[in-house]
Amino acid sequence: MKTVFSDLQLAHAPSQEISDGELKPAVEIPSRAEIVLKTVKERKVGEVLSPGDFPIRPLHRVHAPHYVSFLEGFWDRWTAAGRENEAFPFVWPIRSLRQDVEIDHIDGLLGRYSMDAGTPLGEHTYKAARASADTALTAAKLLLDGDQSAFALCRPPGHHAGFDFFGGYCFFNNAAVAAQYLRDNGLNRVAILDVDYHHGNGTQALFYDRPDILFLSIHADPKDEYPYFLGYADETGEHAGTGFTRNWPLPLGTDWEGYTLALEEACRWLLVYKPDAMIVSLGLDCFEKDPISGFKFKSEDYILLGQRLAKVGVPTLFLLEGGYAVDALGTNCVNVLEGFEG
Ligand code: OKP
Ligand code: ZN
Repeated sequence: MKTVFSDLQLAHAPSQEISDGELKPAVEIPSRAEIVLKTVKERKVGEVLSPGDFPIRPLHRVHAPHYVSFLEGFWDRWTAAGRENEAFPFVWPIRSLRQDVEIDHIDGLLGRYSMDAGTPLGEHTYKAARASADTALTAAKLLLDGDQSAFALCRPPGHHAGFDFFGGYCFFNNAAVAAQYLRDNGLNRVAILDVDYHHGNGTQALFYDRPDILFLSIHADPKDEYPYFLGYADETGEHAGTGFTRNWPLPLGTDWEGYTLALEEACRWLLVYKPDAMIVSLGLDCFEKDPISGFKFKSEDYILLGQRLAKVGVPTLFLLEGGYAVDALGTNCVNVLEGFEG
């Protein structure tokens, strides 16, 4: 299986994040990608390619052009306002505040275009996020050109990012961009299986009313975990997309055995849907030692996950999402890829 990776992705290097009422060291850091790349090479998963340069159009198929422009111009405006540190939003247009006024102030814009205060924006964030989306697109193109599987070593991750907002360490929704690209280039049905510990609210929302992109997600129950406001079992799609979203919220403490029931159900949906390709939003934060998560996967369980996904039997694009136990991240990730390849 080929891996796609760009070192431009390492330029997004947040130092701190806001969580649990504190400024803490950031967990979504460049070494995550570095250790995965190192392990891909050591364990000889396959060739490592650099992404091609894609035009802005595939991004605009998923994200609002004004949102993309906001991210692109952000650092210049931020520094012009006299700010020098990485940025955090702190005010949002919540219920009873106006959604209809045009916002010009940089702090207003940060709130307008974000979902949380835990996602720092820095000087190189846009460049890295673009490279991450290009990584996903290049891997998608490998599938279109006939590869049966590919690995997009994406960073920053994407599944929390929506049509016009960033959050959850995510800026562009790499999985959604890849899925739409596959649709725009001849595939009729695409499935996204999100196995990150956190619900992929951005991906779900982007395709909620569409039957051509199936969204399946297994994750920590949002009543106990981020993102809190989406990812419940009664969310199953709307309009033409009714029945084409499925969520399996699981309790804190879930181990591989508890997970497999949901995974089997998800695989059954995939069998019925018969996608032309499957995108796996591959978060590795169900791991027992993950510093921000509460599931109990062991490293060996990731081999079983890869093996199970291979049995679905469709062209598969693996795309890195979360996973913050850096020391084990390469092992866990390559375990999935090797398990898949058999
Ligand atoms: C991104 B991805 C923990 C705060 C967690 C946000 C988590 C984002 C996860 N106290 N903050 O889905 O791995
Ligand atoms: Zn996650």
